[in-house]
Order: sequence, then C-alpha cells, then structure tokens
Amino acid sequence: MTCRLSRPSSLVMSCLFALFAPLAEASPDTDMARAAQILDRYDRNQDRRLDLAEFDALRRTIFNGIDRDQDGKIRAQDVAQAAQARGQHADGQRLMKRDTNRDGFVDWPEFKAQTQGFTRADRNSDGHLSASELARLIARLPAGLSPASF
Ligand SMILES: [Ca+2]
Ligand SMILES: [Ca+2]
Ligand SMILES: [Ca+2]
Repeated sequence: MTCRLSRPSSLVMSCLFALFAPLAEASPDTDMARAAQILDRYDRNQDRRLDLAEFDALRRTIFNGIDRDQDGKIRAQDVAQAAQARGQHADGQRLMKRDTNRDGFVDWPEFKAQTQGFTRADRNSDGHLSASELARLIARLPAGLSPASF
C-alpha cells in the first residue's frame, strides 16, 4: 500500500487531532466506530490491533495530508492551511515543537520520532493499540475538532 493521499480525509484529520488533542468529552459509540474504521484500513496483519509500524503508516498518511506541497517537510503554514481547509484556524505552533533541529520544518523523522502518542495510548503496554485503546485515543478529540489541538 502506498500513501499517495493528497488531501486529508476527515477520518485522517480526526486522527491527527486526536494525536495532539487534550482530553475531551467522548461519544463511546462513535469512537468505537472510528476505531473500527482505522483498524479496517491500517491493521495490515489483521489481528484487529495496531502495532507501532501499523500506527506509523497511519501517521505517515497524516503527515502526507498536512504536507500539501509534498516536499517532505511540514511548516506551521501547512498546518494552518490544513485547518483552514476544514474551516478552522490553527497557527501550527504546537506541531512545530517537533522541529528538533530548529530548521523551521518538521520532517518525517522528526514527526515519527515522537512516539508518545502511541505509548500513551497503549494503556496496557503490550505494544499494540486495541480497538478500545484506539477509541480512547479518538475520545481525546475536543468538541468540534478544535484547531487549538495543534
Ligand atoms: Ca495489526
Ligand atoms: Ca526540522
Ligand atoms: Ca495495548
């Protein structure tokens, strides 16, 4: 499977927000439905859970979705445009904290280096995200997918 998504789907953008979002009100049924959608798409070995490699494929899709000019680098402006495409506002500063070498861009290695999202979501620390763990991750979505989550 190749990641050639040029525009972020709403599912992917929801995941993106989930990765950066604080805890918020959850709708368990919807969250489980979204978790199932993610598993349908990214659980390559079909064990109904995501290991880190599978999670990285999801994150790669997210990265490519933000990197609209496909140059392999995300800048604050890309985040702002991705949010704007959803009719929202974000300045991208939260994401830019991942720019560890401070060259003004977040590249894929920098983006990928931060595995806290996975570790935090893997509540039983078995190295996999189950459907319920994914649902909890999605449940961190702020109401209305607030762009403040960037
Ligand atoms: Ca799997
Ligand atoms: Ca950088
Ligand atoms: Ca787990």
